[in-house]
Amino acid sequence: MRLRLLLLLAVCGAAAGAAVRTLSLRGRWRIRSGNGSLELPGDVPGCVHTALLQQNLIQDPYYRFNDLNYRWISLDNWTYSKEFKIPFDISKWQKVNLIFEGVDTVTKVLLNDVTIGETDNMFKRYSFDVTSVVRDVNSIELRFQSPVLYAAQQSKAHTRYEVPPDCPPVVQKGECHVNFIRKEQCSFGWDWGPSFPTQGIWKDVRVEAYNFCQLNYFTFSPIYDARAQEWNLEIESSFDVVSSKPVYGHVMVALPKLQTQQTQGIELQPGERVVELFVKINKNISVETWWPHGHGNQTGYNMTILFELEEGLSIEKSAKVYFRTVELIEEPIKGSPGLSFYFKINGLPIFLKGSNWIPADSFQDRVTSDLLRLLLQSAVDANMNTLRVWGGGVYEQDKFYELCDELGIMVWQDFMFACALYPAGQGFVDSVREEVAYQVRRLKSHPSIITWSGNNENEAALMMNWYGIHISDLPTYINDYVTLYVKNIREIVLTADKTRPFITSSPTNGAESVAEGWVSHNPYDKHFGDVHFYDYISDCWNWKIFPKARFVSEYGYQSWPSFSTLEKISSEEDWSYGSRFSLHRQHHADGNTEMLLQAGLHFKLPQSKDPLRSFKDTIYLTQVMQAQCVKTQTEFYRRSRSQVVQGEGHTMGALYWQLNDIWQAPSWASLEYGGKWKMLHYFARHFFAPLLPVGFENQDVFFIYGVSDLRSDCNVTLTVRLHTWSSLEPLCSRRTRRLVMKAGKATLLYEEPVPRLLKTCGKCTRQRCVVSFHLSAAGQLLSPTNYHFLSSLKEAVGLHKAHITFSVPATLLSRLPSVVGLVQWKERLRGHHHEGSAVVPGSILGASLQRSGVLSSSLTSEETIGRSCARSCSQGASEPGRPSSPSVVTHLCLI
Ligand code: BMA
Repeated sequence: MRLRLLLLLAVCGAAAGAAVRTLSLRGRWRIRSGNGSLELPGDVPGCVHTALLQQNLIQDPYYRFNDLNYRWISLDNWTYSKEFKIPFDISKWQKVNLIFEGVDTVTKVLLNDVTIGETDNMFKRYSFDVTSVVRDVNSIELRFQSPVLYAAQQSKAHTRYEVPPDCPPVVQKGECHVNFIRKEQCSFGWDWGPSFPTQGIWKDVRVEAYNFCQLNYFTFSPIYDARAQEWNLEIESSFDVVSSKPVYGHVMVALPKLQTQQTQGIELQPGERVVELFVKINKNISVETWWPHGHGNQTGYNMTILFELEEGLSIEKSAKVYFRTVELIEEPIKGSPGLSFYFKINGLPIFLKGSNWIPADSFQDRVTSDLLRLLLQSAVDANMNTLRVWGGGVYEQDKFYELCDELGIMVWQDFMFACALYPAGQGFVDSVREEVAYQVRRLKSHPSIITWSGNNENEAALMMNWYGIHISDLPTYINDYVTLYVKNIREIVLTADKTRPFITSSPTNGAESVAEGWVSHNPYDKHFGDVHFYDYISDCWNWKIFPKARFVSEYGYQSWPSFSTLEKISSEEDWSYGSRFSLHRQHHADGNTEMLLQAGLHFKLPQSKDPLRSFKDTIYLTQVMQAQCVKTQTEFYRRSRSQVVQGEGHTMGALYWQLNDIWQAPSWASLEYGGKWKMLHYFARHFFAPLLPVGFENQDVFFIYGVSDLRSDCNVTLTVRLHTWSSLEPLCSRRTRRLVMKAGKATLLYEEPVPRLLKTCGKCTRQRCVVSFHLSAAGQLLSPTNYHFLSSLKEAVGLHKAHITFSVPATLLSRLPSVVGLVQWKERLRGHHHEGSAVVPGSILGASLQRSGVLSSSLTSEETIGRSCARSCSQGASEPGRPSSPSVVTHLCLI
């Protein structure tokens, strides 16, 4: 040992400035099945399923019924192994760690046949000290245990009482006891996803050798001091000091663009040390804040941090720092019982509009940066500003949050617990504590994350008694709930991060849940917190069925993905709505019937005798139904933002379920697996537009509200038109005088009894006519053209077959991915019209009425909207001490 230390000191002196060497263990490993009958190469990061697929040992796991055929993969106990040589003289390094950024999930880890540790939590980072075991040439082995068998064992070992649910509903074709393993909860099956409980090393792995001392991590939080009106930066750096004596030096932090530089002496005692720095941002330079998409720029500032320590050791890191504040406002509302529930960013109340994010693939190693960019850009292209990373998936990879920062997408971040009760024994809680501490540390520097949320629907599961718990056992489960989410997760989060709110669950009653002992007797109370709302049976065209709640963080309807997506993973015999395949892919009980029942309320169901035609038409119709249902509901929430009716309203968030798909199957998603836009996504682009006229009827009176997400009032003219179904020429058109649309409000713009509206327009009846309306200023469109159906479309009279043609300049196709979507839309419409139905949804109606069958002309009109909006909406005063972006208005008005 002494010799080793002497050697080390010599090295330290010699290797001035470079006290760490790393060896990545990414790449090829060997994978062996439990009984050794299968041996194959496999990539790290990766998993057994993708390795088997790469070696052609299995077919595409998503093909037809392969999710069931390949159950054996997750029931086996696999081993990953690798031999590796250290390319530097390992004996000269004082400390050697083996670091796993993520292991999925239950393993025993051996290095050179010595057990160096165990893993049982997919969401933790593992660092094993291998100083005494590592050699020049090494063999490493990870002996996995089947996650399914492990979960069953853990559940069995929990003998005092059951922790339900045991198994998912049969229709989900999943595995049991997922709540007993810290692994992606939906990997055991969900109501939109298959069961593929993967095994593998799903993130980076490396050997890290160092002398003297090593920087483990650094993280930072920008904090606004409202009293002094200045920004500060709290920086936390963690060191492992292996030197036997204290290490001295200094640290320099610089943010050149903010003319901020600070140097400070540091002293590191031996052992694991955390250094906290407090940097004051130069007050003379105005800091541009980070804004959500649609509200301003996403300005960030480069920061470098340089540690210069004794022995010539210097460590330099850089990062992008974004400045923004977030507050969750829960306060009394005039004329309403309960409390508000909304977010202020940089002091500005913002309506959160968007959707819920689930894992983009069952096999995380297939989720590339390009795929993430495609999906997240689609969210922004649909005018969303928020995604909720749902608690049944994974804490997403760094790239996801970097993209959200860049694109201005606010993230509601759940902790990974969903739709279940969870054990709260010491072992489980300890593991969760480490998971949470690590994830908060990894993610907290991202401005995009605006709130932490303890779990998905577990307060509701408990208090609405989803699992038939005996009333006398309730205190036990409540106690476990509070132990896990409040006494542990919440406590860790609030200690580590004071820059954003924490709520214990979604849905929750927020402050009211806290007041009721962290669990409310009805977490779906419309007067508090957020709600989730699903009703597939009632008529979705009737807005009265929707909850006028403070914030709606989940709601939605299912639809089928397009035929071109399904075709890739099915065969001809599967192509009918009643096929075994169609039933198999549907994981929500009665989902296929519900979709038809809902569609049948307003549309003629497909009539074709040709089975394939009929299948395609049905798929299409489910998408029309879904789009129209979510549109009606979302517009209801948006127009409720500044209303309180009978004590209900002040709705400040609408996040529909769900943005993306994990595989090709019917689901609530608006983006298909792979990223293709469903009809709903095109609708979302309109119903989330920053300026939107919303039409609806109440007792035979037609109303139009103007919803504005802008920061300044806007002068608009509203045009209301009546069209017969048989012509694209409006029958009547009327234009209001100049109206003021209040910034950040929903304002009543128009009110007229339907009989009078029809009467003033000659030949109109409810069945013959449809209403369209839009906002404009100085002859330029400021909003999407919206529409209101006066009768069910199955009763509409005068529909014609449309023959719409379009041309797309090739240059545009490559330049604008969102425009490609527009083309697909029109193809759909054309296909549909060939069949003789005539659903003419808003975006198409608007486009048709402008006779803009040609893509380039509709593009030009979007550009002009931006310009004219900039003219007609005056720039609002920015808040004191919080400069706004100069380009905000133009940016906002682009739809
Ligand atoms: C909510 C979600 C998911 C589910 C969805 C649709 O409850 O939290 O668990 O997939 O509804 O049923």
